[in-house]
Amino acid sequence: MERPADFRSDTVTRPSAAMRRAMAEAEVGDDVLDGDPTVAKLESVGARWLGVEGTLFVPSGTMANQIAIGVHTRHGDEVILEADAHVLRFEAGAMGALHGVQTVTLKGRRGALDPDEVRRTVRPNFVHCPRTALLCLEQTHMGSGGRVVPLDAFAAAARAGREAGIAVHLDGARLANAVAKSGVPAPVWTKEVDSVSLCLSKGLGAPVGSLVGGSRAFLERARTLRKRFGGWMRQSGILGAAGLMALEQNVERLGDDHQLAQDLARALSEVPGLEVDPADVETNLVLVRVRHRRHSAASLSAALAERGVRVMALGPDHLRFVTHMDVDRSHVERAAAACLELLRS
Ligand code: TLP
Repeated sequence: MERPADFRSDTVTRPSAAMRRAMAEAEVGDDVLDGDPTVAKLESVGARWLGVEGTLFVPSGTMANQIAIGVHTRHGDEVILEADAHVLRFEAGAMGALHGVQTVTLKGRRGALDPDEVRRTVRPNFVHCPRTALLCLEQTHMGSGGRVVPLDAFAAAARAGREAGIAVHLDGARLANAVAKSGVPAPVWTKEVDSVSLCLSKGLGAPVGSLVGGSRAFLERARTLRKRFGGWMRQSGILGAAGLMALEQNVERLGDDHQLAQDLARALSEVPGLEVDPADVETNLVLVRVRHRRHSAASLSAALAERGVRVMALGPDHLRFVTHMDVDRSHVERAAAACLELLRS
């Protein structure tokens, strides 16, 4: 059977032949003992790309975010975030489990937080209150379907946090998509925050790995947490070589994924029983509402899988399609035709 059209996530991409070659040929060392030269290069290229003093290479976006949260908070602190934030919904309760923090959620508008609300949510210095330590932002914003929060709104929310004396972390798992879409370079976004994570293994196409970056003082503490979480790897240049290639060669092509997502949204918007407005699709995520008398998101996703189209059901009535370098126009056509066949009647 043909390989399925896998729209579940941009994490499913497989390393290209050239990437596998670069991995096989990578110069390596023991990163914990003496440093790994390829990882050192990735960390410095990553720092330059992100516009921060330094970065650390870690196994996953979750670890990158949780290291940053650990650096910025102490047990009993409070963290402000958007209600659909990945760190809240999809990191298995790590904030509470690892750092003993509590959260306050604000409802964003297309991923953007109201700066006045951020200001009002920071607790006063009062014996009865927790210390508000951190504001977490996300760009692109997954919960709103991969939207790029506009720079002025992003900066206003971040500044509201910083002016109130709290740290700001950016979950930039898909920051490269925001850069490709907006044309605004990463350093312009990151100058508004105190730390940032970036996934190399999503649209950028590396098999594994993320960077977490910030100031020298941030990195000093982050290094200890990377060790404590078991995320400081040994001959990790094998993975770092893939990350380097991803960052140096695959940012610009993200525009192709965005275009394909547009095409997919347009095709799906014509299927009865599916609701999606192509104008809402800004990057590579397409959130589709299922409104059908026979199908929920889960049953439709199962039926699509039988037809060689894989998608993710997010909640009872939403499907998420993600475009990436391993899907193309023929997969989009296959997905739209399968949806039409299943939902037409
Ligand atoms: N997101 C995954 C799943 O966890 C849902 C996906 O397929 O989209 N921040 C954001 C905004 C993310 O979307 C993700 C991954 C992460 C952090 C965590 O990255 P990993 O999976 O490397 O731990």
